[in-house]
Amino acid sequence: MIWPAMTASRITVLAGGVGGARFLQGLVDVVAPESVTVIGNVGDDVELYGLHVSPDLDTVLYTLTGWHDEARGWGVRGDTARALERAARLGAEAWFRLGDLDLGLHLARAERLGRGESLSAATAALGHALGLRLRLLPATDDRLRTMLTTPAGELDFQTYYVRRRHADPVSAIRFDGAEEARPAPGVLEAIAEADLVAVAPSNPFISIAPILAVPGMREAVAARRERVVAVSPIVAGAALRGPAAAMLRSLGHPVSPVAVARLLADVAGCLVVDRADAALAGDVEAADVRAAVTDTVMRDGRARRALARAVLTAGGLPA
Ligand code: FO1
Repeated sequence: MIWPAMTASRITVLAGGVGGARFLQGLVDVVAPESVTVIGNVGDDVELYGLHVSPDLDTVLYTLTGWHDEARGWGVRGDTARALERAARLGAEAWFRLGDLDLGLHLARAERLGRGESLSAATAALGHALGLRLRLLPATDDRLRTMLTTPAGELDFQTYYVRRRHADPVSAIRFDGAEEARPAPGVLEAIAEADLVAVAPSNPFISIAPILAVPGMREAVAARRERVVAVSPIVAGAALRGPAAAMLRSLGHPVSPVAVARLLADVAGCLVVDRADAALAGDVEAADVRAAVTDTVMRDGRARRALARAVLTAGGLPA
């Protein structure tokens, strides 16, 4: 008897920076990396010194190729900052800590963008050169920037996040350029053809919403809702990282996976919540989102693999 060839399930992941990258580390340990497509956030992108810096794409790139700084989550392990220190001594602004090796990546990207390559083509080339095995796509090749309204005025993302240490209460968020942006090549197909679409445990306002803000994206993910499994970045009334809890509060939501379920209810059929929030599963389901309860804190490789398996199971795939 001839058995049909086993085809690997195709998995598409919507991901922000550090939380997204850690989730992906677990995922590529339990499925073939070549079966994974990542749609990355570009709302955090920033032009510095004439260079295009794409922090969330780069965090995925470095983490999945082993160059990352595990403690910080972003940048290159062991990097130095001699170029930036020299720039600062020469009067340049230096609040965004670009390391020397990291700068090398930005120079290589700038060269490609400067000769007319798209961000997705440049990302693919940099990924290939670093040995990235999964497919990493920016949500869009067009300019899309997250802007936050605070008492200090409307701030671009990195001014809010790094320069002002996400200390300002946020009362509104918009995605500049979103209306004119188009999904990058391959993005809509990766959503339509996936056996599972996972939404990584990333901030719903500043990591996932900018991806869904690209025209056509929210509809494309909603059309696959029964195959979409999101992971709550909120555990036991707090965010695992960054300003998600403060943002939920200042934007008038409870700091709870229930708020995450409500925010994603049109696109995600299932939300994975932590055991610490098991008692909230009923409230998640009242938002018309199936709840799956497991350990979600990605403290080490074992925990990351277990979370990836739980997401596969919640999406009906073999784990
Ligand atoms: N985050 C910081 O908190 N301070 C920094 O100086 C900083 C520099 C930096 C350089 C390159 C890079 O790819 C990321 C960097 N990040 C820094 C992280 C980044 O701003 C945020 O983690 C993301 O944009 C939020 O997901």
